[in-house]
Amino acid sequence: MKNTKRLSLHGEWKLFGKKDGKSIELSAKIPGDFHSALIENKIIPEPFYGFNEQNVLWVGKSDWTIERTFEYKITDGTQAILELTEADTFFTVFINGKKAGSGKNQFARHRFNVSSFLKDGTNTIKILFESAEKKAAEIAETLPYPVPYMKYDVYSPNRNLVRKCQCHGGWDWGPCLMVSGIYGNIDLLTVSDGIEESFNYSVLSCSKKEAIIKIEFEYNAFIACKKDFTFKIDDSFANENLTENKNSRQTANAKITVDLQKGTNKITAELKLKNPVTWKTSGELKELNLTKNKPYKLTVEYEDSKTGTLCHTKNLYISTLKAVSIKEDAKSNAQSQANSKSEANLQPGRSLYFENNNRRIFAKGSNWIPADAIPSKMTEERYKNLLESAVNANHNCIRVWGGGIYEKDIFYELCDELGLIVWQDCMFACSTYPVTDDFFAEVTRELEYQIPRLKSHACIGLWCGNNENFGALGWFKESNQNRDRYIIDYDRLYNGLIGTKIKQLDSSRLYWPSSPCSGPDDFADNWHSDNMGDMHYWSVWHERKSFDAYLSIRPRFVSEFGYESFPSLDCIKSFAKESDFNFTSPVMEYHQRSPSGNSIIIENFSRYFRFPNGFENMIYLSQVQQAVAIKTAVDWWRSLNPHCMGTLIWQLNDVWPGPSWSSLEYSGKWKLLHYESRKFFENVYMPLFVKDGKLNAVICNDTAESLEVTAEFHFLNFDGTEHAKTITKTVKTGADQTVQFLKLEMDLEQELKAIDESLKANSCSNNFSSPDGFFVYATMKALSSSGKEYTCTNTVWSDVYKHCNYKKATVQAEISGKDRTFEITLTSDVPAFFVSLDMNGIEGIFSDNILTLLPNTPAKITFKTKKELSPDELKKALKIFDLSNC
Ligand code: BMA
Repeated sequence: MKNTKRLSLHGEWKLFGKKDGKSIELSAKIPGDFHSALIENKIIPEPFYGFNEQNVLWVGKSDWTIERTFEYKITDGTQAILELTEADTFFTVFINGKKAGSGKNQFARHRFNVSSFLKDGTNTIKILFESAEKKAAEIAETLPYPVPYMKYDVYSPNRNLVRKCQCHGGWDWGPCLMVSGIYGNIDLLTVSDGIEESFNYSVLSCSKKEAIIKIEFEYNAFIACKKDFTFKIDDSFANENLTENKNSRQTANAKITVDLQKGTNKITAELKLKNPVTWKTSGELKELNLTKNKPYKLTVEYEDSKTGTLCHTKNLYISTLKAVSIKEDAKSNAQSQANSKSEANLQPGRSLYFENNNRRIFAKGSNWIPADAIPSKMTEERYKNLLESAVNANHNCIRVWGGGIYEKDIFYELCDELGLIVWQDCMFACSTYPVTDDFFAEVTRELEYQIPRLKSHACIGLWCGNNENFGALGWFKESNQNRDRYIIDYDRLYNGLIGTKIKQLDSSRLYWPSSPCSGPDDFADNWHSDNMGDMHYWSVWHERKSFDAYLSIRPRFVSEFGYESFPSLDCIKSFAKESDFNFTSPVMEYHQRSPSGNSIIIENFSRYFRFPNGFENMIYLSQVQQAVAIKTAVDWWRSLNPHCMGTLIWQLNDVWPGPSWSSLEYSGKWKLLHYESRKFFENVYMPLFVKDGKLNAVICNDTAESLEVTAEFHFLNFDGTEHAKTITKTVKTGADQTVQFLKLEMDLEQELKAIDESLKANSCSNNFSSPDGFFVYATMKALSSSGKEYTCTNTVWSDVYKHCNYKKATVQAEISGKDRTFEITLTSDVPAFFVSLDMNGIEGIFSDNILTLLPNTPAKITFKTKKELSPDELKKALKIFDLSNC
């Protein structure tokens, strides 16, 4: 049995274009982008190196043509459909010299009936791609009034007028390459009776005993006819590794006979599954000691009069995931306060949270931008590596941000498997957008393809209309002067068109009009209001507020907050020469796309830390600083559960090498923030923070079991001696509960009081002469009702780092192990902070890489490498960093 007959046109094509007025011809791999072909054929340099981006801007301003031949045999009674996905952006197809179709939307699927253009034997296909930048300029000329957009350091004008990945036109973390090509598929489909449009399912209901699955199959019939469709659900795969309902499950099937009308027919069936195994988020999988969700298989089978039996199989997960947003009055909020032991909020507001398997899930994760600025480099391996890194660091949620792409199938397949909840934006970001008929027609086309393509994925948590476009109305002169016009356009696009369409295509999920927003039909400013819906909190980075500002808000769900750092030396070497290893060198400033980004990082060194020595220490400290900033926010926001139900860091990954807010470098290497997030996103975690002069400890229990917790708080001087008596506290938490259990004046003694006063008086002034200060090192042990043990440690200082009299540490590392797994034992003579190792180009992941080391207390960590190595090779490569030596 086979799927629709496809002739793949993937492979080598010829690429034609012009450089400096002269015609060029080269070979290009399709699927692929033309920049990659030009790089491979040495027509252009590697765009990410130095200032090369400037030397390749012409590529995006030029037209390109690809061409190849293929053999075809016409079969009577069949039709040939040319199908393209991710064709970017303005293209015209010619088959054997005749125009056979055209498109202008990277996000739509294009299908052209090309039967009449084909002949038996050798055929030629040629596709002309016209510069999207040129086309956008032409469209701009036709608009009745300006449609403004955010401009970045290097940018392509009018990118908002074309349905193309918006960050191709440059962003505040990436280059402007205006790539083009075909990144999805280009196939010739041979069909006779009709063609499949979409195939998906939704879970109508699910209890322990039974799940009801609704299957939807859209079939475009070329003629009216009668057909049998058989739908089957097979559980053999999902049955492996089962921990629940073992051996008690069933397959299900249904055969339906349909009188098909000419045109699109929707065939639906309902199947019941006994004892369903439900889809789990990554946190739930971890609780069960599982690493992956295993799918059921859903199959449709039907006869085609020419090609025989056709069948299509896809993964099926029984997901109960949903996003919930409820407008609360003071009464309901008081109830949630009464039920919770955390610092919930009593003011009326609007919640936003995910629920799965009848449990509220605190969303812990980050924002996803495209995997690369050059589409050909978005390999499956890169996707796997990035998403597995997210889950390895205890992320359970990822937001596909609206300035990128509706992601590739592999992305959602991996999220399904790994249990990552996807917050899915529609692809509109940081701009106003046109409301012309033509633009609306393209948006409709893309949604009609994308929503059915994605909606069966268990991981999709919600649909969101755009990124920051409501806030963007306040960014531009035009929209500020004529707000009525732009707000009406905004409402037409995101509520009138997109909202309506999405509700029609997938009524099972929440449509959230924008990120951030206060909720449907609420046009309040959500940049600075923390009680409604989701929030983007950028005051610490873009407004340069102190890290304490994170503690001044009580958000419901933070879908963006970020702090920049520099990537490792390995990464910097990939775009800069050694002579450029200075943060204010032209190349280092060029790769920084956030206005004044480098100076914000450097300024904050002097706010919190003593100034680092040399380039590598600056890199290290920038990563410590980023980890500290984000941890400050997460420790507090997790403590507000259930008032706050989500923290998504901006941003997970990078599209090119450079400084940015990412926690993973361009190569996928973990920055210190990523290691820190592995700790602060743990299912069982103890936030520890100083707020309003008080030391706070909280237990976050994101597991389904109750816990008995014992925590010790050691008050230590910087030479390692006791500063004040250790406090031991025990506390119980229920399942999925967050409990505030320690609130202690930091001015434990008179002396500490004095520190506090002088601190207030002197704020962060550099003239401040500080007493020695001290630090709190807390350890937590929790035992669950079924006997599982959880531990964590956390450290806070009595003052900003630079004021404290920390001692110069000698940190040593012993390495043992072989092949790809090594154990490293770290020791220090005095307390050492933010201890971190770098293996100088050797790829691998540490079990922890941002540690507090106490004297006489060795810490053991592991390092898993990609390649087989000896401990000696590692010893040679090893560099050790800590706060006192930087
Ligand atoms: C956000 C995002 C991005 C941007 C980031 C950093 O708000 O939506 O557009 O890259 O901030 O400035």
